[in-house]
Amino acid sequence: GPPAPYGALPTEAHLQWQELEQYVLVHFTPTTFQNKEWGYGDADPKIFNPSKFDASQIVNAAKAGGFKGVIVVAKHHDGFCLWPTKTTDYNISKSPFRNGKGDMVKEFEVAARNAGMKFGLYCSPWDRNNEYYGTPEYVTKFREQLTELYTNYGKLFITWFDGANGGDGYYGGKKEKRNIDRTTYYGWDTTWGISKKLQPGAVIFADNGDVRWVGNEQGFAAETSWATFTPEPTAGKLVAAPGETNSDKAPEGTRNGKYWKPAECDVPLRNGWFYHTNEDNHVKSVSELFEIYLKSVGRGACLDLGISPNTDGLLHPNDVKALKDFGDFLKKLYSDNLANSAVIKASEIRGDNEIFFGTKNLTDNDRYSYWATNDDVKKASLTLEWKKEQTFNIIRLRENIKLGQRIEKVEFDAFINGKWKKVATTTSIGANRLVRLPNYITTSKLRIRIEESPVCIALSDVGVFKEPEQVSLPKIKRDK
Ligand code: OTN
Repeated sequence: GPPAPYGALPTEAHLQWQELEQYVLVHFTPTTFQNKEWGYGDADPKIFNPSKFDASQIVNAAKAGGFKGVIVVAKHHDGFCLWPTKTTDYNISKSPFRNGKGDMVKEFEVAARNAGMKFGLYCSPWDRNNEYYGTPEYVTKFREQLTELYTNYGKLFITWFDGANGGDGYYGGKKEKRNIDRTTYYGWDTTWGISKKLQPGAVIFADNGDVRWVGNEQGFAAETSWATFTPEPTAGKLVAAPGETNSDKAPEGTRNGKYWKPAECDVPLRNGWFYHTNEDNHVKSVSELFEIYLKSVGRGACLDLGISPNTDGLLHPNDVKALKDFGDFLKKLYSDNLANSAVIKASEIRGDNEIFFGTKNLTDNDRYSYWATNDDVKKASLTLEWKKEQTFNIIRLRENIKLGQRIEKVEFDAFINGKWKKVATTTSIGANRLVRLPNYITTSKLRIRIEESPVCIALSDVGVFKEPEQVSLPKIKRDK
């Protein structure tokens, strides 16, 4: 039979989320028109007048970048609701947008569905406009907002809860701080219960949600990154809550952690989350985006890229171009999986059962069919052999994560000048691992040695690719 699962396991919602790999997060509120990052909640709704707004221009630009989902910030810290909510007057119906008859969340949803993309929603717990913020009444209103959002916009793949959720505001026209205890104020279990009940297929993003924050906004997981995590409260707190969790440990996660809580790497395409004219020339390049991709998607996380429409309600041409260039690059990179033309031999196959556990399962594009070894075999190797020499620099491995995250160390050898030569070593595999060799290698044989695993092996994918043109990654090393 199949190997026993190991450790904490993903839910069905986790699996669906994992397969997206990359999606975008759209920040667009009156804050855009104030040229700020964190609005105070003091903007007159009349300034929200994106006369050329076109959700499909924004969504299709993301799609061209290879992104498979769209999360809309339906309400940011400034408290302005992009949908005609019943919970507060501070919403889109008081703006000139579509003469006060508009629902921008709906327009984004329709555009995403038309583009064949998944849809998700962010609603800020912190609200710098709501007069009730800091009292129990606000929490009731916040929950009503979530109920509206999770009821009227179809099936969501993610509900997103920001840990930036306390501090001052501009309540009733006066700047004021309302002290709250972020671990208890929002009643997270009940609040998240709304997502669980109304959107059972969605994962909850939060430091200690179904999907964890990776701990930085640079888009990097650690070189060794586990999908399991054991959240702990920050010093002096009793419960781990958004913004009050050991997110310093989040880049690595926890080996054999209590929960399946894979990382999401959020990072804006520009410097900040909102559009600023003076950043038009600070849009990330293909090489920067590829570095981020390798350190997020390539380390088993999902990449959540922030995109920001301008005051016209459109993505700037520089952003559109950056996304398209990146998407074209990925398409070329993945256009030819050299593993498909290799003969793949394994040092052993579980129960000699070629059909269930053989190497054919490694190249069938199914994340849950797999090559496996017998229960007591924790070290094993695969050899890929081609009729002719091949040139490549990227190797992809995936485990069947329905059986947990198992592998801890893998080494790679290439057959060069009549000898095996070690070309790379890697650690955690999980849902996806991209190993990028510093230079192209040319060889007719590649050996993959699984050197450390606490249990038998259940590998679902081997991919071998050649970067279209070798990208020179940014020189500065910003992660560990
Ligand atoms: O000042 N901040 O609140 C801040 C600065 C830099 C990076 C993150 C934050 S807040 C942080 O945001 C995350 C999403 O990017 C998560 O929501 C965390 O819970 C939150 O603490």
